[in-house]
Amino acid sequence: MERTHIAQLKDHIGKEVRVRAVVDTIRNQGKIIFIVLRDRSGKVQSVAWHGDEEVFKIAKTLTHESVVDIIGDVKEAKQVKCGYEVGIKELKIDSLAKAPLPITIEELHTENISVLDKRLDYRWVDLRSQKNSLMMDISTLLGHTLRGYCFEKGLIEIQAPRIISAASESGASVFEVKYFEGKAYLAQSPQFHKQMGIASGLEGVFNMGPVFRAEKSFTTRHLTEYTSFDVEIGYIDSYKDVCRFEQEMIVSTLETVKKKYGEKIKEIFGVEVKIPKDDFPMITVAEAKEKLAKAGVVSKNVGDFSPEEEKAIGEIIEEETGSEFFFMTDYPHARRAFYHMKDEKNPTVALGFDLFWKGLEITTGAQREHRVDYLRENAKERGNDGSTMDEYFEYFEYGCPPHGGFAIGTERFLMKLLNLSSILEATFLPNTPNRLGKRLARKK
Ligand code: AMO
Repeated sequence: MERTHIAQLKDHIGKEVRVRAVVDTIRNQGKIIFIVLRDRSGKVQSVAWHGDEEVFKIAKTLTHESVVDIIGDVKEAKQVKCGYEVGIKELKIDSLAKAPLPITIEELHTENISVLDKRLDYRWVDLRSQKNSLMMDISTLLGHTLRGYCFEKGLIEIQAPRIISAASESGASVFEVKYFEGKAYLAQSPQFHKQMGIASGLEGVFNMGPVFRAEKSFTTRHLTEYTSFDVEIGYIDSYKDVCRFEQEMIVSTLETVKKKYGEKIKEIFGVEVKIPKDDFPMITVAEAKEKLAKAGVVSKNVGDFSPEEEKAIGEIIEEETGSEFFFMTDYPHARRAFYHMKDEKNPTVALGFDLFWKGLEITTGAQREHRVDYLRENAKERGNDGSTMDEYFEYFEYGCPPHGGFAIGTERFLMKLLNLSSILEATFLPNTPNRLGKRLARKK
């Protein structure tokens, strides 16, 4: 007999069904046992009756979160909210859950009962909560929508290699791996290969996939492995063309998310998904520093922002313009990646940007230096003589259109969308300096 999902049971009243689900709660009332079943589509009450000895005997052994396979009749039941329940006729336990559970599964509207570290150690149990289940639904829609947007715009999807021969971002934050007799690196970004896509005549490319950062950052916004959504577009006139593409992509994505999950996000996460109405404001680093100084926020770094500054400038811009998003431009070139193009009028400035959302950097982007001599010069300024990057430089030696692009940290995006307190909450199974799956044992 085919399985019927719980949400579909309403169309089967008076009929026999097969339900395969998890035991959400059990109420044993002596002669009758009520078992609330749960699958991804919903919950339903089922009933085991002492008159059916075989079923009753098995029902008495059930534990929370056990997986069952039930044949029963969907019957009208006025005492339950949905108006029907399942009278169990056959009960098979597919998997008996050990009791007690290692963590409390956080339920709707309750605060985190188990601490985050412990919850992450048992992530497969933690992800069963209504909140996390919704988070995974939204994460799926997010990736699907971003990819769909780029597809609709005619961009080509690439799968950039993740084992590469040279570090693309900074040499300090790269994981080295053994590659037969030699060594290789885990990609920190598909940066070089999305640019290769432009040199390949693809004109516009996108890539969603894992990237790796060997940074010992114990913060609420850093992972050692995260999913980057990368875009690169050819034949641009300015990095502002890239900003426009990203802005339109984000607005369209938020519209899709709001349409499908807006109500649920409000109910379960208490967050209103706001659709930006106007262009995202653009402000230069110098202007931002000035605004921060006026607001009394201390700055330690001229060309960069501390998390406190990011949060404060986010609030200032939102207050001034009503926008949760803004682009920050005109960073000092020396503080950006060598492949950013320099501003011809003022070569100390990079033609790039960061996009902030609710006080957090969610994107870096730029127009790239596609003229190979300038590119080699830029690399030299960073102390790289180019020998490890010859392959990358070659991409620009046989004709390459002017181009630019950006990358969104998808977990940061989801974290901000749902106002989660940590990026770890927005990740299926987060890897950090002290977690690979579970928390790593400390070295003595
Ligand atoms: P960048 O290094 O700024 O730029 O990364 C782009 C975006 O990725 C996210 N991000 C992270 N998310 C989680 N954990 C981390 N450790 C982490 N580091 C970065 C952020 C960030 O804005 N190649 C360029 C992009 C480009 O120019 O196209 C790059 O990777 O949201």
